[in-house]
Amino acid sequence: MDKNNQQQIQPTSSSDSQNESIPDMGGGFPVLKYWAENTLSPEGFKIWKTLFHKSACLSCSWGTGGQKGGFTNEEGEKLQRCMKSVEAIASEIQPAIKTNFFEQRSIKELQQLTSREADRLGRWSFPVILSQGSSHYQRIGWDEIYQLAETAFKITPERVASYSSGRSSNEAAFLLQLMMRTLGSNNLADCSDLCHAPSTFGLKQIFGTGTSMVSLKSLQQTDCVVLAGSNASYNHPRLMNELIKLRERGGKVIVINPVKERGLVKFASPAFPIKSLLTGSEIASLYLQPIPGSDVALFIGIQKSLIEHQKINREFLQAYTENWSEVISDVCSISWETITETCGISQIEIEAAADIIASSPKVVFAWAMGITQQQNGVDNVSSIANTALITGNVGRLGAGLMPVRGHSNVQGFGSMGVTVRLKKEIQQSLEKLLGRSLSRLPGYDTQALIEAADEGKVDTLICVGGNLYGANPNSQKVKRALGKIKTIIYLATKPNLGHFHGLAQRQTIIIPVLNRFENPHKTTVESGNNFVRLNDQGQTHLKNADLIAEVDFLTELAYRLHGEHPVNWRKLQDTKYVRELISQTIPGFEKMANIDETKEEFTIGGRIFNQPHFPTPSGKAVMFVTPLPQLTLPQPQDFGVTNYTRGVVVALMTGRSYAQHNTVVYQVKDPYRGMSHRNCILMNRLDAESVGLQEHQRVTVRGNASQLENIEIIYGAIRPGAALMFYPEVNVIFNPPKESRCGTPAFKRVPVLVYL
Ligand SMILES: Nc1nc2c(c(=O)[nH]1)N[C@H]1C(S)=C(S)[C@@H](COP(=O)(O)OP(=O)(O)OC[C@H]3O[C@@H](n4cnc5c(=O)[nH]c(N)nc54)[C@H](O)[C@@H]3O)O[C@H]1N2
Ligand SMILES: Nc1nc2c(c(=O)[nH]1)N[C@H]1C(S)=C(S)[C@@H](COP(=O)(O)OP(=O)(O)OC[C@H]3O[C@@H](n4cnc5c(=O)[nH]c(N)nc54)[C@H](O)[C@@H]3O)O[C@H]1N2
Ligand code: SF4
Ligand SMILES: [Mo]
Repeated sequence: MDKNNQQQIQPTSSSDSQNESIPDMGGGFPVLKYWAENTLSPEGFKIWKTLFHKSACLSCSWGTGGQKGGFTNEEGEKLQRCMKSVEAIASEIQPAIKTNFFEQRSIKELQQLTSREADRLGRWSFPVILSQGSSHYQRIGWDEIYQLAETAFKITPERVASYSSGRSSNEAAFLLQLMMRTLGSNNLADCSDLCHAPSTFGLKQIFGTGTSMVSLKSLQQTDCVVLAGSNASYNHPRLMNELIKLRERGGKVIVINPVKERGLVKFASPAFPIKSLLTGSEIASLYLQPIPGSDVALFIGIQKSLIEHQKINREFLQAYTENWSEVISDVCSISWETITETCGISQIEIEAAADIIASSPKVVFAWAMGITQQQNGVDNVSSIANTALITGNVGRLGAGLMPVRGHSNVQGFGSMGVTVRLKKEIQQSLEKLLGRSLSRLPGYDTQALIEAADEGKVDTLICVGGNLYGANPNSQKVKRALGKIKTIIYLATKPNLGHFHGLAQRQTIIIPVLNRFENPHKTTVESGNNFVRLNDQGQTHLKNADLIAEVDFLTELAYRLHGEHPVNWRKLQDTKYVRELISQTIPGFEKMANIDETKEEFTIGGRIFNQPHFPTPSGKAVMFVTPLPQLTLPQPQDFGVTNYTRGVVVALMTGRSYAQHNTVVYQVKDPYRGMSHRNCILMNRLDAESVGLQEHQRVTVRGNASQLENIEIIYGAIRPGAALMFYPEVNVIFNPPKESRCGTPAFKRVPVLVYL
């Protein structure tokens, strides 16, 4: 094994940057300051109005708002809005891009913008087109758009594809997939391919269902949360409230993360002004910092300790699981030495984690991108599920598995059938609805779409939100691949780098759309914990703008492509009818049919398990043996440098800074990690010093695709051998391996050379 992986020294806060301006806990007064600055600003009225609008928070999948009011969660608890919500709203209520803007700015100039600058241009407010040979985006009328779109879609269905991002509504998602499948195309790539696909895939093969099995109510009854590969303090701030309450009632939190994230050590929540905001609340009872990509080994270690101390629940395994004895014998056959060497955590610490899990009556296992964005993401998920199953922590209130999802409606997109792995039941209902069979050709997921485009196999692409260019690794290749597609249609609220770099060969069209709180009709979304919220209709602040609702655009396009039979597309412009179709075709959504009248938001049927009976053929959970990952790092010379180059190879984790939403950067600095701008690499002091580098020095970071120069080293509480940088900027330097079963890129273990 490589020397970088073998180092066993546990980072301590003393290896942190000495920068004294770093807050010593997550959340806290910087958050309140942000609230105050924004809500008291000239735009403050609009922000408050939107916060009180009866619609779900735009930002993350934790979910809040809807019919109970903007600040209320599904359990009726108040003050459930975080600063990220304000950040997202502030960006949406920007003024419109001026009508003469594109006359003054060429595409070349627009390509010089940073992510933040692109977002700051304002809201898309009229449709534009960039045609082959032209240097500027130009305004275009709706008739021409529909004519171009109709021609672009009326081709061999396999050459048509879509990509979507999880911010749009269930109604738009359902219509998108219905239009594509009616056409005969299964090419429904989605941002979840880059995100939680391994969770969905892994959970499905074990439990027959691919989503969280824990409701908020259930989480509130747990005694212990194991939080692996998630920085909830940045990305799901309201989950932090649950962890604070858990610690207060005497429960435990085990955090597994190569980075000691300040907010996961201590968090000051504005929701508890007296007991938490001033002094902060302890979050982690135990903080383990494994080698990136090694979580399977750590969970096998926990299982081994539980087996050795006879703390496994054999009755549960026998009654409710399959393959458990294979899993146990596999765990027993792996030595402690192999386990500790692979994950870089000592046996004592692993035993401590096992002890907490064994002594907690009810445990919830939660995870996010540190677990899924790995070459062995599905095994990671299986190893977490195995740990839960051998302790009987599945299928009862207060216990279970809880993937912490990404976008605010990413799970809804999956439920609505926007996926390359369509459920059999949905396929059958759709076939009944359309009166014919659907194509059986496997569709392109996101990475497959890029490959197919690069091979010249895609002519038309429709993107419902998102930033396909910015979200994918190997930016140069993505740009080249998209450039081979003849027509790309982007439906978007705000400009992003994809609109300026992800350009099609013949024509790139941008359709400006209304967002969740502006739509002229009601819509719905689904949270990561399976709760469906109803969004009231609203109005846009953009005056004289030429925007369209996503549902209106999709239904009109579908009408022009497919006519009125067997689906009356124009009738579906009234979203009530879309909800009727959803209730008929999507399992668990029966209550959707009457939601307009009842206003009753609901938890989707068949998802939350308070009994250990699962929708698998045998009714039992099917356990899988989880192979240990092989985690070697290349040598510096493998990056094509000379033997004299002063550099160190590290496993780079790429992810989110404090104030960005995916590819959209809101603020450049990440104060809680001491990273004052975007061109920083967070490293352990020992790695830098091992090759004579120092903090604040400017270095080159090279991956297997290209390199970034002038990157500032920042020391942090990150384990030796690991480093962290921000996407989307870093996506230019690497071409990562993919999860073999669901195509998710290994964004969290990118070998890079850091050198002078
Ligand atoms: N404010 C805000 N909220 C968001 C988003 C946003 O960009 N901004 N994005 C939304 C979306 S789409 C998503 S998917 C989620 C993302 O939410 P998260 O998954 O929390 O976000 P990331 O920053 O990608 O990475 C999470 C953590 O994984 C850790 N990690 C990296 N590698 C490993 C590993 O090998 N093992 C373990 N155990 N940990 C590891 C990193 O140190 C980091 O703390 O957030 C959603 N919510
Ligand atoms: N290196 C690296 N790369 C990653 C990740 C990582 O951790 N590391 N994470 C991956 C993950 S988890 C994800 S989910 C992807 C994110 O990938 P995407 O979902 O593709 O990207 P976003 O940046 O969320 O897309 C933002 C854009 O969506 C549009 N938008 C916002 N709201 C709406 C709406 O209501 N309707 C429409 N039509 N458009 C809207 C706006 O134009 C905005 O600019 O990135 C992935 N890429
Ligand atoms: S935790 Fe997520 S859903 Fe809740 S208010 Fe914050 S961003 Fe919105
Ligand atoms: Mo995501």
